[in-house]
Amino acid sequence: MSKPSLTLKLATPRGFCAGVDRAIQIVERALELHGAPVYVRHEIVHNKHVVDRLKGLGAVFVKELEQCPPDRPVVFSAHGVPKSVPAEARDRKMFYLDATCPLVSKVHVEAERHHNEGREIILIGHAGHPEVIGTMGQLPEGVVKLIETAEDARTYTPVDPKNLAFVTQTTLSVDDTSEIVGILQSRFPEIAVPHKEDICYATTNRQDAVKQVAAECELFLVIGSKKSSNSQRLVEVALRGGTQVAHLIDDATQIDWDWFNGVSTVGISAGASAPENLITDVIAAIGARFETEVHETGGVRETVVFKLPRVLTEASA
Ligand code: 0CJ
Ligand code: F3S
Repeated sequence: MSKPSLTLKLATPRGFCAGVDRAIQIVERALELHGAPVYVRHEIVHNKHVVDRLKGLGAVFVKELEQCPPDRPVVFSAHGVPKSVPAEARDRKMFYLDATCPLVSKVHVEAERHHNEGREIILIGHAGHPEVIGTMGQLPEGVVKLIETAEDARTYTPVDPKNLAFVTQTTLSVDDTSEIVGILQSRFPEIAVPHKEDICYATTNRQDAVKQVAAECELFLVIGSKKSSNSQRLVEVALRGGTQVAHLIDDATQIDWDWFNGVSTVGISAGASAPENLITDVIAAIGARFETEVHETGGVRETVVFKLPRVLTEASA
């Protein structure tokens, strides 16, 4: 019996970004150099498969530093940590490796600079996300004010509207953020804006790629874990762009084949923390049931690479 036909639109770029690649390599190198166990504070990136694979190699994931013994290496996740965390590690004379993405560290530096220059700082982000906790924790409690929505931007009351600055989480919706920024700028024309976008290149490129094809797809599958903010945003972008149904799936086993009833075009993307093998598995699982015609969208080519911390490269050399 011949298989039904289906067009697949692969949004490009998709999957791993440079910061995720670096963070995972930091854990792998630490395990090679120091042996197991290597402790990791928080999921190194928000992906179940990445975490499970590293657990298999000997990484132990913990919520807080106090759960780590002082004589084993500890890695801080890609999302960044409050200043109190490395400070505590130093107090306990622990060996730590910071896998904070350099683009998150850049936001930390920016917030600190605004504070040193006496500005009131607004952070646009999602409450409770580890990156937000990390960025707020670069400065004394209460200094950074969080706003999450356009409504928050409309009602925010600064101490001095002429002395304000904002920074953002790196993985936000580009469109929602530009609405929020627009409101802040119209209410507070003198607000200091980031030198360069805080939403990172990977988030922006993946959202743009989904936008390009969303209207042509009846169904969109985004590969990524539920905790992953940038992956969740891709689902929203697909739906807003005109796709009727969009799902965030960890892997091919989470596909419900009823989703494909009456569907002729399916979009596929993956969050910045989703490994490539999960993407190829999903495409293969679809290919086993349908005669697929695969279209790769023409997206920007990403060439960003971040160096590993020197303690790891020097030790390997
Ligand atoms: O916050 C980051 C530096 C992004 C890390 C990569 O993605 P993920 O899924 O671990 O994290 P988000 O929840 O921030 O998207
Ligand atoms: Fe960094 Fe953006 Fe990836 S902040 S970890 S490059 S999603």
